Amino acid sequence: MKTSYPPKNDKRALVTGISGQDGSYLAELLLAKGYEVYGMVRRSSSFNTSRIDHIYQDPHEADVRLRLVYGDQADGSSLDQLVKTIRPDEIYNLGAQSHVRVSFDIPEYTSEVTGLGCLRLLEAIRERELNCRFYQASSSEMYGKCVETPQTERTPFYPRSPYGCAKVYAYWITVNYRESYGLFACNGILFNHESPRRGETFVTRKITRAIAHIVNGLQDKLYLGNLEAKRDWGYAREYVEAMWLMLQQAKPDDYVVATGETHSVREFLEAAFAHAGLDWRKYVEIDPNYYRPTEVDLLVGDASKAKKQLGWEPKTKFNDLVKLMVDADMQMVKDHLAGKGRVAS
Ligand code: NAP
Ligand code: G4F
Repeated sequence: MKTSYPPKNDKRALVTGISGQDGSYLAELLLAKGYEVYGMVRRSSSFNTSRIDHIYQDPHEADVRLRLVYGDQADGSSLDQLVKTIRPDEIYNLGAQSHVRVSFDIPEYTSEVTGLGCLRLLEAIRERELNCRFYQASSSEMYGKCVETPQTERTPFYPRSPYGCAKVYAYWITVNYRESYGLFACNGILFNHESPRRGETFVTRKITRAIAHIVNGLQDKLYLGNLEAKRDWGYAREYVEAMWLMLQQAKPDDYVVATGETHSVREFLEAAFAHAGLDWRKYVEIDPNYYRPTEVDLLVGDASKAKKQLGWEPKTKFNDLVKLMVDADMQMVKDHLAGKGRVAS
């Protein structure tokens, strides 16, 4: 299908992790601003681009704004080649093994991809003497066993998982390259953010997807782990705007991006099932396999710096986020049953 975009702005962006939740929203945002976007995807035995199929362009079209290129966070030579050939003005490093529970099962791989992957990109920028702006997808998971509440840019880190440790490494190596080599490199310390495009094994989406299946008679039970953990949940579409804003400032810096509200998994369950007119207690069972060796009990961020310096603030409230996710999964199952779409697997 032929796509039309607003006038070009002469900027090129490289986005790692473009096939993920945030990558897909960020790509939409950059395209709408007139960027030429290069999205890095990794080789997979099955299609892994469902979140960006709607913006995909035939590379033979006249005005191509989105190009997909192969690479891997674990393969420094591929990252170096992309930096060398694309010479992007902005790099958004979103690619990661991003699942906290899974990071306990594959700690070495998580460190390679989520931690060292960031260093590999920074090194490629330094070696190629590229004058570009760099965004690192840092995480509230770095606060882990929080030493203060709410968490700010000054709160010390205490990671509780191999994923959290890898993100702390990536955070500090980003700061180090900024200070050592004068790179325009920023850390966005983003608290949990969700959407209908959230991966199906993260707790919010697991719940909303299960509700749609239960309502349509496709599933009887939902097995979950710790219901008492509390998270600061925002809407992903709004959070990618903060990423972009960080790279438009006069000076590079690090920012917390959060709603400032916290809710337990149990509260999310209650709100989501209630929106579908169901009592969650009839369907949910606890499976200790979903417990983590070490848990992050409470996260809540203070995003005043992002508000003051970037002019960014969250708009979607917790209850609206829950509803929009339940509604989207209901629609997706409905479309699937009508033969119009597919159930996200
Ligand atoms: P996501 O949906 O899990 O997307 C992760 C992306 O990384 C996918 O495109 C994935 O590709 C790619 N990836 C995984 N391993 C890779 C590898 N070895 N080489 C290259 N690419 C690889 O995550 P997200 O929610 O969009 O999050 C984006 C980033 O923000 C991640 O770095 C995450 O850790 C971080 N973050 C997320 C949150 C949140 O609440 N969502 C909060 C703070 C920070 P495939 O599609 O092929 O798997
Ligand atoms: O949805 P979750 O897996 O997200 P988690 O661990 O907070 O990590 C997400 O947010 C981070 C930002 O703080 C990102 F950096 C990271 O990449 C990822 O996007 O789990 C949320 C909570 C946890 O306390 C977990 O123990 O939900 C609890 N939970 C309870 N039952 C479950 C389940 N989590 C999952 N994934 N699956 C369950 O069945």
